[in-house]
Amino acid sequence: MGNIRVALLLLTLSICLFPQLSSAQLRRNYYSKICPNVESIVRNAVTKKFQQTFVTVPATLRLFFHDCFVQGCDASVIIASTANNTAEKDHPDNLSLAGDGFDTVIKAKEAVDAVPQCRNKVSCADILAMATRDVVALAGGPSYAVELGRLDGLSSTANSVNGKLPQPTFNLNQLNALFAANGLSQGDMIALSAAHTVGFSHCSRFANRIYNFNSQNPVDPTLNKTYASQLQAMCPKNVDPTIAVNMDPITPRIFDNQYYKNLQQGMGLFTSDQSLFTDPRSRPTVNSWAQSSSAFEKAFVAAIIKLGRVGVKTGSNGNIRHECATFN
Ligand code: HEM
Ligand SMILES: *[C@@H]1O[C@H](CO)[C@@H](O)[C@H](O)[C@H]1NC(C)=O
Ligand SMILES: *[C@@H]1O[C@H](CO)[C@@H](O)[C@H](O)[C@H]1NC(C)=O
Ligand SMILES: CC(=O)N[C@H]1CO[C@H](CO)[C@@H](O)[C@@H]1O
Repeated sequence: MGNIRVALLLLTLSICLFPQLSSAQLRRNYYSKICPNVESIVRNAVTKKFQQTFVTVPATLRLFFHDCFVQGCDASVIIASTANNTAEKDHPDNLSLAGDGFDTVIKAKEAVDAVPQCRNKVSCADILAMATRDVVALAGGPSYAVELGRLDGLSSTANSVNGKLPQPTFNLNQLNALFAANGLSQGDMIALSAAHTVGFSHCSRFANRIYNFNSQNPVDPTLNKTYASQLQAMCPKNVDPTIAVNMDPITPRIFDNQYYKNLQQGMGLFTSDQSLFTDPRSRPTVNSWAQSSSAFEKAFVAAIIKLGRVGVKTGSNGNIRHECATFN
């Protein structure tokens, strides 16, 4: 008896302490009766935006990651600040979230809501999840069935971002700890990091690695020397803070496993990227996905589906926003 009680107590405790791990029921065909064409409506809107600018791809993908890691995948990152409230998107860690990610979700929501049957029936959180799936495929990455049924969150504050997002200076232990807090394994973390196969970084995010690494080395010794000089040329000291460089210098517009091949050459842009190869605990995974694009794609799909389950809101913890950037 006592053992059962202790077990129940522990179970209750763990559900209270780690609510993000108790995943809500997401389903592939959630909108089949509510808004049967939702996936093609979103795909058309995202494709249109993609044809206007490639930035749609990295901007949407990163927005989804940040949304899920801060209070769960509930579109709270899209909320705009008001006179009363500084929202998540205005936390300094968001400084570089490209406006095109927000715009993609807002445009897709407008397209969905233009269909009378669908109006105010599809959450912004689900639209962001669908748009993310679509941009990965548009950039040549794998396609997958997306799980749906998330509600939109009811709060968004800049303070809620503190400590929730990984920093580019993180080592493997720090990365693993933060991803584990979201129910994601080291393998999931390595797979998701390949998102850095597309998109840009501002010079300030890696300047320490090319100018003032430590007292012995101005340049991070794990950085490829040729690549380090290229980065110094693109990012001179006191560079214009708006300058950004491709994170994958070889195939910057293709969602592929080049990310891992770059790590093997010392061409990971951030400490967090390069540490996946430097650390012997994660190197075997990097090597195997550098070698096999199909193994990488399989791992990425599994990991991004898991990412989409983090902290999902249901019942009275959420609603369906009429406009993605403001609460109803
Ligand atoms: C593993 C830990 C991670 C760290 C430390 C990290 C950090 C960063 C940093 C510092 C930037 C550059 C921002 C800028 O200067 O504009 C960036 C860009 C980006 N990150 Fe990550 N990130 C991580 C994981 C992820 C994950 C899991 C995803 C998505 C699944 C992701 C998607 C992106 C994308 C697509 C960009 C390019 C954004 C753009 O071009 O607009 N990152 N990341
Ligand atoms: C600010 O908050 C007050 C009460 O909390 C509310 O009445 C007012 O409408 C809010 N203003 C804005 C701009 O959100
Ligand atoms: C540095 O990168 C070049 C390609 O740009 C590659 O040929 C060389 O092997 C790399 N060096 C190391 C140490 O990985
Ligand atoms: C895209 C976006 O909203 N960026 C904001 C991130 O946060 C800073 C403040 O820390 C704002 O100035 C940016 O506009």
